[in-house]
Amino acid sequence: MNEKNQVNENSKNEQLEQFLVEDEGKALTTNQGLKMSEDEFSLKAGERGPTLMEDFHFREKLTHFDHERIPERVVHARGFAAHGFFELYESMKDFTRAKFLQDPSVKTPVFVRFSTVNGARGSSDTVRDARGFATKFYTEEGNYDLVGNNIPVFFIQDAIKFPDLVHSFKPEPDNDIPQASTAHDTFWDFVANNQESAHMIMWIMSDRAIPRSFRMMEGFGVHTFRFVNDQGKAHFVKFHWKPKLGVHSLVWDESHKLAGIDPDFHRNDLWNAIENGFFPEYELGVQLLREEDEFKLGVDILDATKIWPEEIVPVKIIGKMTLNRNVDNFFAETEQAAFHLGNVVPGVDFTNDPLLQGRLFSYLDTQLIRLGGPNFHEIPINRPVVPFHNNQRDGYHRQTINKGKVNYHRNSLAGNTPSPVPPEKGGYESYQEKVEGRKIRARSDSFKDHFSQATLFWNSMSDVEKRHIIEAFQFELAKVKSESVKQQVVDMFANVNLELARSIAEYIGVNPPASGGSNVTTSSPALSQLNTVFSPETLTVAVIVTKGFNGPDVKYVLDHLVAAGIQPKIISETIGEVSGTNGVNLNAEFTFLTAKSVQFDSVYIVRASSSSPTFNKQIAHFTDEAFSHYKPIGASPGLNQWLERNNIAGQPGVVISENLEQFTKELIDAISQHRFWDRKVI
Ligand code: HDD
Repeated sequence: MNEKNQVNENSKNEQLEQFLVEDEGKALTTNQGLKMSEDEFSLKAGERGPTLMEDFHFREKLTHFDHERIPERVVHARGFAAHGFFELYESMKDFTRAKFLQDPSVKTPVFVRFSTVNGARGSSDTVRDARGFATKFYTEEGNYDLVGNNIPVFFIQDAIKFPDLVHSFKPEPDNDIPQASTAHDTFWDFVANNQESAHMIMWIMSDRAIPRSFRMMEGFGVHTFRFVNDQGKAHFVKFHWKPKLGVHSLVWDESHKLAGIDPDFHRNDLWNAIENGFFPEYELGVQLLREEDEFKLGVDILDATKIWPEEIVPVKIIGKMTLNRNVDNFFAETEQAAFHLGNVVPGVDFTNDPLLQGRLFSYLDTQLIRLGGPNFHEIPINRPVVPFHNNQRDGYHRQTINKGKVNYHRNSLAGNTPSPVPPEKGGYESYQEKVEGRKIRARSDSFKDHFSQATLFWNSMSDVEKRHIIEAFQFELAKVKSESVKQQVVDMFANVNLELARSIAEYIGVNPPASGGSNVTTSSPALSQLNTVFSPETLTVAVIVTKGFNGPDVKYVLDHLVAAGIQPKIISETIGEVSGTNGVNLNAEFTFLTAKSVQFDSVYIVRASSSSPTFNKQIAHFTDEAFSHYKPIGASPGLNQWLERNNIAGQPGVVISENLEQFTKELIDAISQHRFWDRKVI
C-alpha cells in the first residue's frame, strides 16, 4: 500500500463497517447463536406455575438487560457526536512534523463529541454551561485527541482543584438539587473563595454559555501546547475551531423554555442538519508563539485562565473540519468514545500548564471505571485506523488474539520486536524541554492576576452582551440563599467592573461595593459575538399558513428562502396538506400543539382569511414570543393592521411589503441578522 495515502477520509468508516450488525429480517437467537422458538413467555412449571431456573434464555436476556448501563461521565455526561473529516489548507511543516498537518491532499477522519459539562446524561441541552468540543483525529500516526471547550479559558489553574470545582457546581450533595445548573450556593461559594475563576465566570455568564447550536459555537484547546517540527524546533500553540456559520446564541428566556419543550434541542439540530445535508463546518486555527517570546505577552502562557488576544497573536486558519455522518448507534459510538489529552502524535507536545499536566492523568484513569477495564482502546470507535503492537496483554474484554510466546521487551526470541522506532522514522519522542527546580506546592506569582482579563472580556462586550451578563449574574445569585456568599461574589466582581457589581448588588439586595473597579481599558473585538459571521444558511423559519393562502406568492418567497439555505417549517391548523390558490399545496409538519416559537429562528406569517379565532390567537401568542426574543418576523401583504394591533408594526426586524421581491429580499436579510436587539421589548 502507498504509505502516504494509507489513511483517507473513509478509513474510519470502513473500519467501523466490520462491526455493523443488521438485525432486521434475521432469526432471533440467543447470544450463543441458538435460534429460539419463543421470546414472549418464560419457561414455567405449568401455565400458572413458577418460572424455572432452567430457562437459560430468560436468564440471559434479563441478565444482559440488568447490566446495560455503564457509569456516565463524571463531567460532560450529556453529549452528542458525529463523524467527519479534516482537511488541511496549507502545510504546517515549518511548525510541526505531525503527518496529518503536512499535506493538504490528505483527509483525516474525525469523530467529534459535543457536550454540556454539569448536567447528567438525561438533562437538557440548552442549560447555561460551557460546552465540550472533543475531536478525535484518526491519523496515520495514531489517534490525536483535541479535547476542548467552547470557552477558551478554565475555572482553575491547577488540576488538583478539579474535584473541588466539580463538587461545587454539581447538584448539592444533601438533596441532589439543582440539576444542570450553577445557580446555587455551593458553586458561588467556590467562585468567591477561588477567585482565579473570575475570567471563566464572565464567559459562563455571557451568551457563549447558551449557544444556539453546536454548529454555531467556537472550540478552543484552552491550554498552550507545543508544535515541534522536523528539526526539533518548537513553537507554543493554542488551538481554535471557528464555525463557518458564525457564533450565535439563544436568549436566556428561550433557552429556559427550550429545556422543557425540547430537551434534545441541540441533538435534534445537529442530527437533522447532517441528515439534511447541511454539514457543519469548522475551520481550525492556531495561534503560534515563538519559544523566545514566552514572556512577552504579559500573561503566563501556562495559566489556563488566560487567553492570547487575537489582535495580539493572530489566529492562523490552517484547515477545515466537516461533519457529514451521524452515528449508527449512540451507545456503541458516542457513549463509548474515550477521549484523552495524552493521545498525541509526533509533532504535538505538552507544556507545563499544571491544569494540562493533571488532565494527562485523569482521562485515562476515568475510562478504566467508565468502560470497565484497560482494553477500551479496542472498542471500535476508539481504535486507531493504523495497527497497534506492543506487549500489553489480557485484562477484561480483551479482543485481539496476540499470537506467539513473546510478550516482553527486550527479547531475543522475537528478534526484539515489537521494536521501538527512532524519531526520524516516526517514533514519538518527548520534547526535550529543560526543567529544573525544587519540589514545591505553590502557585507562581505570574498566575496571580485573576481580574485583568475578566475586565478585558467585559470591555469587549457590546451593550446588549453586557446587559445579558448582568442579567445572568442577577438570575444566578438571586437563587443563592446565603447572604454572605452573595456579598462575597459582588465584592469579588467589583474587581472586574464596578458598574457590573453594583447592578448585581442592587438587584439581589446586598450592599453595593463602595470601591473597586479596574484600570484595564483595553478590549478585544474578537470576543464580541456581534463581530461574528452572519449568514441565513440552515436557519429555520416557522411559516404559518391556513387553507386558501396565496399560492404563487408564498411559493415565490419559500423558493427564495430555500435557495438562501433557509429551512421553512410549515405550521397550520392540522398536520398534512394545506391547499393554497393556483394549485399550490404545502405540507404542514406542525400545529401549535407541537410547535413553539422557541424552536424556530424566525417567523413568516402567511395565514389566510379562513383561519379560526383560536388559531389567530395562537398566531398572536407565537409571534409575540418570537418578537420578545428579538427574532425576525415577516408578514404577508394585508397583515399591516394585524401587526399594529399586536404592537409590533414598524419595529426593527419586522418585515412587510406589498412588493414581493422586496419583501423576500428583506426577509432573507433579516433572517441572516438573527436578532434585532434595538427592538422595543416590553
Ligand atoms: Fe475534562 C471530560 C474538556 C479540564 C477531567 N473534559 C471532558 C470532556 C471535555 C473536557 C470536552 C468530554 C470528552 C468527551 O466528550 O468524552 N476538561 C476539558 C477542558 C478542560 C478540562 C477544555 C480545561 C481546559 N478535565 C479537566 C481537568 C480534569 C478533567 C482539570 C481533571 C484533572 N474531563 C475530565 C474527566 C472526563 C473529562 C474526568 C470525564 C469523562 C471523561 O473525562 O472521559 O477525566
